[in-house]
Amino acid sequence: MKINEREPFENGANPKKEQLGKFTSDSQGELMNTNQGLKINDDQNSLKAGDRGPSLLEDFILREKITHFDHERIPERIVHARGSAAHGVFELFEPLGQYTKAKFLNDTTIRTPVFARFSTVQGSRGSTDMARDVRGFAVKFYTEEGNYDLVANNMPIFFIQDAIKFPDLVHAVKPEPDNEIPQAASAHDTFWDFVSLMPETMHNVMWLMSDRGIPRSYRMMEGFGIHSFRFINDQGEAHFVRFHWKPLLGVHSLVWDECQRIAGKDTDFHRRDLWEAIECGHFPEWHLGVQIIPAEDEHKFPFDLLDPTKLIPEELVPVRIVGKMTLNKNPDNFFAETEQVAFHPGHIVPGIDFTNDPLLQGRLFSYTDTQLSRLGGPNFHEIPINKSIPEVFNNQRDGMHRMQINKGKASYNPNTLGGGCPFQAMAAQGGFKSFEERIDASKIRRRSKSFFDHFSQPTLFYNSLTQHEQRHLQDAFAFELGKVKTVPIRQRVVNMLLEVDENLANIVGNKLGLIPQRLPQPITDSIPADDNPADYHSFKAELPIDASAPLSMANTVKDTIKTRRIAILTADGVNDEAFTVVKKTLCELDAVVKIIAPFHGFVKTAGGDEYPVCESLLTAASVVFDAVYVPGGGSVQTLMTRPEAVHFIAEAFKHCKAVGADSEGVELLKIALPHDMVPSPGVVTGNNLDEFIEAVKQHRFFEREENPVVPA
Ligand code: HDE
Repeated sequence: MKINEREPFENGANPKKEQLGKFTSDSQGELMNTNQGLKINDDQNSLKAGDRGPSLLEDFILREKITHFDHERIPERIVHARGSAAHGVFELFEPLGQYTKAKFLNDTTIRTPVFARFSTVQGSRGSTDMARDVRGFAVKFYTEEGNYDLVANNMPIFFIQDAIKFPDLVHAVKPEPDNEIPQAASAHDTFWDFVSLMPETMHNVMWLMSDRGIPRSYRMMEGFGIHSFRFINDQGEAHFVRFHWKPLLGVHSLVWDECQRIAGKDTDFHRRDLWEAIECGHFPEWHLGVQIIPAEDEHKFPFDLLDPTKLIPEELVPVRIVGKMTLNKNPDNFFAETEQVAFHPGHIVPGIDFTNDPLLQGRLFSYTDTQLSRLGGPNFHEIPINKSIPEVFNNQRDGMHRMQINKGKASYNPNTLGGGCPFQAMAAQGGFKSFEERIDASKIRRRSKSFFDHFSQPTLFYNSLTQHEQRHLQDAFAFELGKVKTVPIRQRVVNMLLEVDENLANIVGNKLGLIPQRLPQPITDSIPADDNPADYHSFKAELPIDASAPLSMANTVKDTIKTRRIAILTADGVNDEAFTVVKKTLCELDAVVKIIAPFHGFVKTAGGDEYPVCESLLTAASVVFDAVYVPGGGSVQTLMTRPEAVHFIAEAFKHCKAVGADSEGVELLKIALPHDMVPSPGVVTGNNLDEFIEAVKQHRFFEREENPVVPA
């Protein structure tokens, strides 16, 4: 059955939801039983020889329960262990038949179910969401032609060019092996040691040190498939394609000091943010974009399309928006879905194919391989969250945890005993045929010289950033390298920065007490034992543009306060009108408004109405909000005597957030902030709610950082 025959999803006809439903269990109103179906009478006491005697081995109920518990854990992912996921739907805007025959990219009436998982890379499963790190952005499309996985990151390039370096990269960035320190952080010697010897890492390192490494929300991140893939159309013609996800809420980040504080206040900040947005019906949305490059243009660029450390500037190849993903349902069970989902860039459908990007080629091996140990055998495709919509028929058999009961004698092909079934599918029937690419080459362990440009794009990225973005990046380098204990490692990185931008190298060097040194020898990557370093000279390609607007987050959309967390800081005696108008206005714009007061319970307005307090000053913190507003009334005097309330305002100001107050609430601002800052950009006073709303839309007022005045 075609998926679109069962739409819309809202009426419960989502084929993936139906499939998962068969495996979903709800114990409401049921009696408890053992795994063998035996009803349990006593789940409180083990079987003992006398009520003070030893437990008996005979107690199969105790044994079953404890044994299952003992084996509840599975190995966490070797990378991307910490993640959060949600179900959703992908809708296509325009048929892409000219480029690809993939059905879900051709029929605009098809609604494709998806499951998206976002993750950090370095930390373990229980680590903080607040790490400076790359974020994973993996989407499984349950298409009618099988599962298609777009296993992406929130940065458009990767650290290394060849899969053989991946274990080295991961060993370097993971906690150090002797003491398992630090958790969820790249700010340590082994990572920067590796970076300092591998110039190809520099482009991704620049992105990591930029604000992209500390997103405000998973819902406000871009996603990038990184590698060039191939689109194949009905005629067998190929185009190169790069995939992009663009969040409708815009791309926004936190500030580093804030991240470090949130890590203590709410270490699940991103997980909670995604969960709550979906629970509230504020469904996160992303446009899917593609950069399509005709096959004949493969060598037209001053970089190699197969090099995963290079992006294709949108000025050279525009991103064409072709569809939209909406995440509209949280998982029912974290382990069954988010933990057991198995992504793989090799899960493709007819119409999409690979290129020879050496990083992608290695990934094609790794993902199935890792699931074998993580999910305990070769049948992980049968786990409900991983099952494709089409039923699976092939001659693979047995193995750990096999669910499917295959009938018949023939589990081989060709056969006559099974009537030749299952049959191979012709291309016309949707059978996958690999793209035929002519390869005429020697078998050789070498990297193409077209991959030796390691600095032109880091420079392009740096030049594309605004002043405050550059400042954040400089500070991030100084912070991370400041945590590195081995001074020569710091020095090597600072030297390397000279190749990106002299000013950048000097600023970072200055913060570390180091003078960048230009080496007589050009920087080289780690080189094979027998090779001559002279053959590894990196070069800096001339790019046709000096800066690329989409690389700066300052150019993102800033037209909504939807889902922005706004604290209304108040206490008993608040003016009724001031309080209710601000609350109502912000809620109508879909902001997430929380009443913060000195104590839990209720806030009593001057007129005697009572409103439930969301959090007290003891549990709340400005860092988990995007903005704060103080309505007037007797409440303001109370807040002025509370240091936590003063700190709340000062800290929000320090992190460059919108701070608002009416003509009475402003008194609190005056004791929290320097006088000449009340009002100032983003500090909105008087009866200017519209102006406050405009300020929240702006996200942050980074100009405040130029003269830091609040020591909050
Ligand atoms: Fe992955 N990567 N990766 N990776 N990757 C994994 O697979 C690997 C790379 C990405 O939410 C692992 O199931 C190699 C690039 C995401 O479950 C593993 C190489 C990009 C996720 C693996 C790369 C990614 C993974 C660990 C270099 C962006 C999380 C657990 C050759 C385009 C998926 C697992 C999820 C996970 C291998 C590089 C994205 C070990 C060998 C480049 C989003 O198989």
